[in-house]
Amino acid sequence: MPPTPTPGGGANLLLNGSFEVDADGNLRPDNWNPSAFESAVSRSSTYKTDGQYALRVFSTTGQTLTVSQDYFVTPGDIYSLSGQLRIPTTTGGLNSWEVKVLVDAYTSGGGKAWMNPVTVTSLRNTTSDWVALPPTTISNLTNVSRLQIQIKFNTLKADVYADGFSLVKTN
Ligand SMILES: [Ca+2]
Ligand SMILES: [Ca+2]
Repeated sequence: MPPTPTPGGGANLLLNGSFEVDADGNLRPDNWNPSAFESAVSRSSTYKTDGQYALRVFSTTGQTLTVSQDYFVTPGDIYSLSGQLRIPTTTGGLNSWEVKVLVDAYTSGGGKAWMNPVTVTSLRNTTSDWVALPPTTISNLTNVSRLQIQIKFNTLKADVYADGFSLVKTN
């Protein structure tokens, strides 16, 4: 899939950042890898803010998983991450589950390049509409070979949608 232009910036460096493509027909958006509980992950048209589909991760039983995509950086480049989340319903109480967007970094040897991943956002309750990630700049990538964009679901008891994820080079 060729990179698609994003408003006000360069090409989206993420593959299938709008979660439109399921070319292998496994009902999950291609290029985004679930760490576990694949059956909780799907491509859905119920809620979307870009195109026809969004990523949906749904659990009522407190499953914990991460849906991630890797991007191999160019040293010295600076990147901006954007995206949208929507959480229409929950079956759990406040603070009993969490959805986070994280960025982690790895060296060319595969080890961790940062002490801890960067937390872009953390949501623990439903949202009434789509919520944009706060503006996030990723720089100082000395010794970094690979970024990992993670949507992490901790003891999930909610219906979560993600759409319009974009990583753009800004320098
Ligand atoms: Ca989409
Ligand atoms: Ca697929």
